[in-house]
Amino acid sequence: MKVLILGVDGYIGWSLALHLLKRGHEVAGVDNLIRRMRVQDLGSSSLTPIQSWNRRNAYALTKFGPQQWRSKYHIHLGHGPSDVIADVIADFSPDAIVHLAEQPSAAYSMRSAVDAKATQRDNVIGTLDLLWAMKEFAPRAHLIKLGTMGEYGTPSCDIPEGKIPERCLGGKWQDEDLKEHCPMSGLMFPRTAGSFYHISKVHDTHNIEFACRNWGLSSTDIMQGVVFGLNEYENLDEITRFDYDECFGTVLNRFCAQAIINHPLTVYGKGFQTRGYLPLKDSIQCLTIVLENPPGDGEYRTLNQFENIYSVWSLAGMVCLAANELGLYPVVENIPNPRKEMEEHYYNPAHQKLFDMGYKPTTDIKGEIKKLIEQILPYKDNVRRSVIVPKTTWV
Ligand code: USQ
Repeated sequence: MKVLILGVDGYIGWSLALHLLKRGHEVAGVDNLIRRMRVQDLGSSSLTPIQSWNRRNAYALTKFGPQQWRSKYHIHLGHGPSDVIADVIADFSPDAIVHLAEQPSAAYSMRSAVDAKATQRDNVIGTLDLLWAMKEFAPRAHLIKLGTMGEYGTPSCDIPEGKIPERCLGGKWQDEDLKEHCPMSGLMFPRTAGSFYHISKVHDTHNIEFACRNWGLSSTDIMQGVVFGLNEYENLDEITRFDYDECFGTVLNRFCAQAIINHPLTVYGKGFQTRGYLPLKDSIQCLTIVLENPPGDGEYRTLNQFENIYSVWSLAGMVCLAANELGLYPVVENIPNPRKEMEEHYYNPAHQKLFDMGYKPTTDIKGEIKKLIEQILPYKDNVRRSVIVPKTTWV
């Protein structure tokens, strides 16, 4: 299969590209390397010693050959003329496009008007450019778009996968015996996102659903939970980036980086905020399943992608236990929550569809945390303490 990956130099993008190449797919990768620059501007850098883009590109070319791997960089989706991405699509003629080329941080989008606008321009306008290019040059390609579980927010009812289900009573629908037909079934489930970043993903969702309905494009819109951990790498050319700063580090990655330098684990507020989580290798597994099992022509489908739900507090506890086994003794500190979010809430999102498609989750989260701490421990002297405590507030 010919797969175009937008955002190929990122945390998920590089891991996915290598995985697909090893499975024999033909991959073209596009990036503008802005993630590297944004992390650097925050005074941070990847904790893992990632290679330069030139070296990554040369590695993939040598290992897989020019028939299987090609790449372009310095393409900034949403900025400049729309025909730049259109040319790439016309030239490569992909069977599938995995769109990861978005600004991925909620905190970054809340720093300033400039950063909120950059986030929405990259994400919303970038996706719009892509949709128009697909309409023209790849109307039968499968668009795999990374959305977020955070689009739904934390409503006090069950969260379905994308649309309101057929049988639903007062927002509760996971009871098998429920017979009520909901007159709103089939409509998009309401989104109540909690940052300008998460809202950019909601706008994407509406634009993609409309493009499928109106033009007959096909898309899988993935509502992904919080990802943690490293990819499966054979050498340092393959290792993916690992961020732990307040913007680009996700909570479990941050806690593990904090544990190795004996910094108190930064639980925001009460710590009962609950989200769906999955290791990076599960994210790669799910994306591969989705790619290899495309939707029908003109179909727009939504999948909720996570292994299980956990509270921040329980994750901090698991990190402490794993660290203790390795002779590290971090403490947990409840610090004032810089975000405006519910710290205690109902949370019951569905995530059955990927299991039905063959997803075999990594259920040993404690083992994964311990492995991650062991993997990053050799780089502990590179952790920059100055980027750990959050400086960005939501209000
Ligand atoms: N949190 C802490 N301490 C920290 C960092 C975070 O308690 O040091 C808490 C946050 O308050 C939040 C939870 O941990 O309640 C998750 O925060 P996060 O920074 O790991 O995740 P989030 O900002 O929601 O965003 C991340 C990714 C984003 C993805 C999203 C999936 O950066 O790209 O879309 O996870 S989800 O959370 O399901 O929306």
